[in-house]
Amino acid sequence: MAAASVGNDLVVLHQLKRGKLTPCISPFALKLETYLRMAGIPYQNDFEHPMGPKGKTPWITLNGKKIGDSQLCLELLAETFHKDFSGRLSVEEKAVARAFQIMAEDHLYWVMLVWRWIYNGGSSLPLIQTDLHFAVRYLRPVVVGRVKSQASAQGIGRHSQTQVMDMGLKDLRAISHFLGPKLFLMGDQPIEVDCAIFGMLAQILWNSPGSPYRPLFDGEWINLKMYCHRMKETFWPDWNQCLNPAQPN
Ligand SMILES: N[C@@H](CCC(=O)N[C@@H](CS)C(=O)NCC(=O)O)C(=O)O
Repeated sequence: MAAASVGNDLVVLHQLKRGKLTPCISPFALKLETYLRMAGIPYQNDFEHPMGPKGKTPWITLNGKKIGDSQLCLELLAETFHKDFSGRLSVEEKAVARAFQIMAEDHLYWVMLVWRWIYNGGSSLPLIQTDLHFAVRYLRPVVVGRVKSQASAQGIGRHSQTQVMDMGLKDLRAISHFLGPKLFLMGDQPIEVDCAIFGMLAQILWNSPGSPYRPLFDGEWINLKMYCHRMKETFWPDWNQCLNPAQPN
């Protein structure tokens, strides 16, 4: 979609094609699209050009500008559309929210990624995504190799599988303990950080069939499962219509 064909302040969200079990199989795309819905910002999806100016997905076009990175997009959108859902938090609460978000996006994400691509060899992909990007569909070993080198550079790929899965377990347990009986991470109302936490948890709850974490969502982490359903019901009343189950793999 040409940026010029889009009106003033209309956001185009560029992301991978819809998934079978969640609308977005990228935690960062699910975060950003959930945020757009939370903020009531009009947007259009573009599924044809998922990789943005920084070589990652998602990204947005806003008023002719291309912006990469879900958090930078979110912060620009908040400024442009004068949205601030975290304003009621104390500075300490804001610090806690930020720490949880960074843990989810910069630590737990890597656990999810290496499970999806390395330990599980990308074999869950056909179960969760219908119309895979060419590179993912036909060049799975190449993608697996790329994830291996990224994970090694990041550091997580240098640990044993047992160590990594234990790290993820501790992250998820920390989120579950902090959420406790609350409706949303920081209280009764959903705010920006919930988009990020939901984006990540949804990948583990719905998009990681066979993951050792999955059974815990029906036991110790039942509050995380209820939280994901609450976010889904609040911001995605059209969730099922957004799924893309019909196409053959
Ligand atoms: N910090 C970025 C992370 C985006 C990201 O890592 N996206 C992944 C998909 S979930 C990606 O594009 N990976 C492709 C690659 O690294 O080559 C954000 O918040 O948008």
